[in-house]
Amino acid sequence: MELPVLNNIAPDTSKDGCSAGSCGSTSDQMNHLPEHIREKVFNHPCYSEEAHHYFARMHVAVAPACNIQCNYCNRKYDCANESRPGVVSELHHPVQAVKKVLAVAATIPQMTVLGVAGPGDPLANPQRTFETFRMLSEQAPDIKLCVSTNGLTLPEHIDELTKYNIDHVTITINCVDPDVGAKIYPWIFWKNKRIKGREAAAILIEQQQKGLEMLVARGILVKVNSVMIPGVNDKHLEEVSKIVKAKGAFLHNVMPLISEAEHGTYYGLTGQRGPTHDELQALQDSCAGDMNMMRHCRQCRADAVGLLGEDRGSEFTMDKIEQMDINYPEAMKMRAEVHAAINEELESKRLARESKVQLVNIQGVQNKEVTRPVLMAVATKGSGVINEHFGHAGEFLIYEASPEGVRFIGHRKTTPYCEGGDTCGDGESVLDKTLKVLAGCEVVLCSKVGIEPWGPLEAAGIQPNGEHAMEPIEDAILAMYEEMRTAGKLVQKSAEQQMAA
Ligand code: CLF
Ligand code: SF4
Repeated sequence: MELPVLNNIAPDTSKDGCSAGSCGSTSDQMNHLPEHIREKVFNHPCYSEEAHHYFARMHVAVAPACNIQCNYCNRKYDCANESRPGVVSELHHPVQAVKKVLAVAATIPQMTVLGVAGPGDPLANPQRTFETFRMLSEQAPDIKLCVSTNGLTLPEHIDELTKYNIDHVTITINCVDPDVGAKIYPWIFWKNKRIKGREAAAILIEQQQKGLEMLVARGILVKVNSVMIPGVNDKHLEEVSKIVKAKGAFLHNVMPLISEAEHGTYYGLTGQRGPTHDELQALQDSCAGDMNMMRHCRQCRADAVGLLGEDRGSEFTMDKIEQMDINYPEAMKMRAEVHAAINEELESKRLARESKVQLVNIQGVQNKEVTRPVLMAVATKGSGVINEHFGHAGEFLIYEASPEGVRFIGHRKTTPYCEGGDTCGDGESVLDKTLKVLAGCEVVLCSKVGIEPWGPLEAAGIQPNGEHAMEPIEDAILAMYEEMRTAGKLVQKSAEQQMAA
């Protein structure tokens, strides 16, 4: 099949007055960004929290080999039930990968970013990775190209990366101290030799830092991923955050270690635990300062397709793609229309959100109240609205509402209550597990909640609410917060009042 060339369908912001700056990036966090940076992030689902509700990414698994070993990785192929980095069902050659990207672009118009993230290290497979990028930069110029690497060979590939308009590079940096690194990386393969222990970690760290500096000097946005490993690097990651920020990294993504024994990783087999939700949030908060923190990462598979949090990869296997009959010109027209509609929606939501925050603040001030923050869980399938049934939710997004507005905290995975059967296989009921997942939340907003879970949710101190179905998430949260405030549930006693009590 002759592969089509996609039109450049970057939104025409000149006509509708909707610039990337005003309608794209997580407005609260990114308003301070210069225009050329906002243009790069406003429709990138990983670099903008707001964008991740609307825009999708896909990965193509063209990079099988890796040049280091991490203690949290065991690259297996064909494990479609797992959802974690380094795992894929189907490995592709660059030509197949491009065919797949074009088919996905035509079928999922919200897909704006193509990433190469494994299942090994993209830069340990430079021919396959760069051939894929080269073809895509010619055939699909509207798709943003993104790469994620361990950084070992990054410095030697910077020139090649800049050739294909790659604006986004992720480096996984778990430490800046070789003693810490020696506990994470048993070996690296460097200049045709296997190097172990502290020496290996020292080389890797040096290459990562050099690569970061070189990318920043070229104006490429760098996201740093760090895996939080309790007892190994958790106390150290604040320092990592400070250093990468000082060197110009754009975003820091602290992710929890995944270490189930059945994954067969070193950490999994030796009982190394991952962090709790609270530990992760505390570290993310302490790293934050004025650094942009990513809190919506879903630790995607190396062949993930769709919105973050969903995986439509099984719809796009090579045999299915061969059977597809796609009218590419029509599909590309539709992509342009969908993107324009999303941009318009984002702009109107941003304006509405600003006025609502002001309203809550004004009401709070008029009533001379100091209200406390509240955690709320949200069930959504995307598009930034409350549109998922409580029983169908495989994850909940967690937000904090406070007099300052609405802050995204993270996501928590669960087994969908309606699909889970009576127990999770360990004797605990699916509902009990979900109640644990929602610990700390006072409200759960869904499109619908059945009668059965209603009572247990209330008994656990979590108010179920289906009254804001199809409303924008932040509007619904602010409305709930206001309702709680007027009901007198949010009054925060002053220090003097607490003393007197
Ligand atoms: Fe992929 Fe990574 Fe690019 Fe995103 S994922 S290469 S920056 S397009 Fe995103 Fe997935 Fe987290 Fe990665 S949610 S694992 S951060
Ligand atoms: Fe696995 Fe990635 Fe580490 Fe390589 S760099 S061992 S693929 S996690």
